[in-house]
Amino acid sequence: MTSQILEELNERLAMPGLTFVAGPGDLPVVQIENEHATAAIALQGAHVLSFQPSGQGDVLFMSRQAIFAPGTPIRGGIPVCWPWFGKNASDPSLPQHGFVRTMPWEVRAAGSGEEGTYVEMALTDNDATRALWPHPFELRLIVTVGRTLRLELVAINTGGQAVTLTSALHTYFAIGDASTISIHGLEGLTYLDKLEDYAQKHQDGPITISDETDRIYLDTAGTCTIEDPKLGRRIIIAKSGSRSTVVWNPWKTRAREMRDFAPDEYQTMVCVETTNAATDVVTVGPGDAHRLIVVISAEQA
Ligand code: TA6
Repeated sequence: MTSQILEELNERLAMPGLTFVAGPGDLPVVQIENEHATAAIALQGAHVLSFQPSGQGDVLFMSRQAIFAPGTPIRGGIPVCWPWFGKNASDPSLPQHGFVRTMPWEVRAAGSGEEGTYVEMALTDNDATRALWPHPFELRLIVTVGRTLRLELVAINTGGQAVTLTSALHTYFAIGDASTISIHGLEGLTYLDKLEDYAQKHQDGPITISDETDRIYLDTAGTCTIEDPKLGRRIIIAKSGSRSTVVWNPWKTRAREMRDFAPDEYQTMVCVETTNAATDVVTVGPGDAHRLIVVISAEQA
């Protein structure tokens, strides 16, 4: 099955530096390689698995215990959470973080432009999505790999009624040591602490991590940076279409509870997520679109 899918995709869209291959667990993967970077994107979930700028280590974290199987979320990279972030507000029995991260997406286009090599994937409503969320939609994710990694998630309301959405580009970053990094750009802002029943708190200075952290920062339109002294690297996260940012590290105890995450891996990852979460709910009118964009780059000291 996978080999048939790959053959069709390669015939239609392969070009120098962009091919479709069988990835881990035999999942179809887009492999991109150009003068600036290499990247891999699973078609399940339009999930970016890796982004490695030339001469650097991977900017994205992927758990060595990640499960690659049809219908299972992948622990690491950039899961696309949509049309809701976290638990579904009206029915907590629905899948956490929506349903598009575990569904197969189609590939619409691939090519290269000024910013790098791109691939456009799409998912439209079908029986499986309507069983979970009764709205017509078209969702596109355009991933561009160059000096930067750019993701543009376009949510089009193809129905006749306005819909409300929350979402996330739930990015797992690879870091040297969680207890020595600092995250800048959210100083002075209010956040909701998920670990204390969404208590509202104030962020003084840059974020440092020394325990389980699960926060939704509010009114965050600006750029964030992760300063990583151990790897001698700065990761820069610019965005648009988002006014909230989630910062997550499971730390020791939670790490041990996750079967697809190794017990020591909390030390080498942090999620800084470009979101529409909490009060940052998006309403998309009939025929309208919402664009959620993140541009990630890394500077080596
Ligand atoms: O974004 C943070 C978060 O919502 C956490 O609460 C944590 O559960 C994490 O996402 C991972 O969720 P997942 O469903 O992928 O295990």
